[in-house]
Amino acid sequence: MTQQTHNDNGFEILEIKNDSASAKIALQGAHVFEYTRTDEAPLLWVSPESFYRPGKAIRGGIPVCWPWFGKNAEYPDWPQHGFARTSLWEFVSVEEPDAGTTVVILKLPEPESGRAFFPYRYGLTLTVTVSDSLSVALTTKNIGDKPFVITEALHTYFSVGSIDAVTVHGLESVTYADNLESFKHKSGDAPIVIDREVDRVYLDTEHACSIDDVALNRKIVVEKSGSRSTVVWNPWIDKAAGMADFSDDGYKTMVCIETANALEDFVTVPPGESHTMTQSIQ
Ligand code: TA6
Repeated sequence: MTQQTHNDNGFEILEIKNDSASAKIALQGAHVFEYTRTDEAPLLWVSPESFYRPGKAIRGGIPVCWPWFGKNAEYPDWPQHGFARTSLWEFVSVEEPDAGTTVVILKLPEPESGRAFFPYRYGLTLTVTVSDSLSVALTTKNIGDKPFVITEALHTYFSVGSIDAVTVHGLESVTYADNLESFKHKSGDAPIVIDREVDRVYLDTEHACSIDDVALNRKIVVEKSGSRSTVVWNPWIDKAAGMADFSDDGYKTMVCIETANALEDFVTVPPGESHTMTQSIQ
């Protein structure tokens, strides 16, 4: 079952429910902000202080960062993480191949505003498959006559029982750029423990990751394709307190594992070709 609702701010939301799970997707940003398997705790984290209003990305779920990740290298005062996550997407189709699977396709119309930031002809679609796993595929198509370069991320906020009992596996021995030290390159060597602010872009890796969440007695496995970067982020105490839409103690129950193509892992899309980045969560 899929139904379209909206909140008092007129925020359009798709609500999905099937035998396997329930999910919610905001049309702004094609933003998946809820995914809960039947009889289990939610897998995605959303801040209780999140704004659900036009022009501001929901704080949590899976923000779509596109056509750049982080600050725009040439124009640092342009919107952080691009314009896709604050633009209104269109609901294209929904299919239910079986009682436990719902596939929703959304597309980003070429907004006039976006043209100022990204003067190219593109098609951008997000395919969300809700079943006993959650799969999100972001496809960029170059429908113009000149190549363009993008960076991108499915900036996924995962819900954990208690951050001090979490370890992230799969990125051992992968080089990362540390955003806390001007993207200085370092090498990971052990499973990641989050006991301070962590803001790392792991580079040139296609590895799957897993989040071992002892408190909730579960392991979340994050697989990916079409992605060479994995971003790991937790704002910790000060940064969490500094964000109006991020609950002050929210850092204790979330970690971002972001399937991305960031920094030197940028993607060039030639005319007439397309590129798909997929994140699958189970
Ligand atoms: O993915 C990590 C990061 O780039 C952090 O540096 C922090 O800025 C985070 O994204 C959240 O960004 P936002 O613009 O959503 O507040």
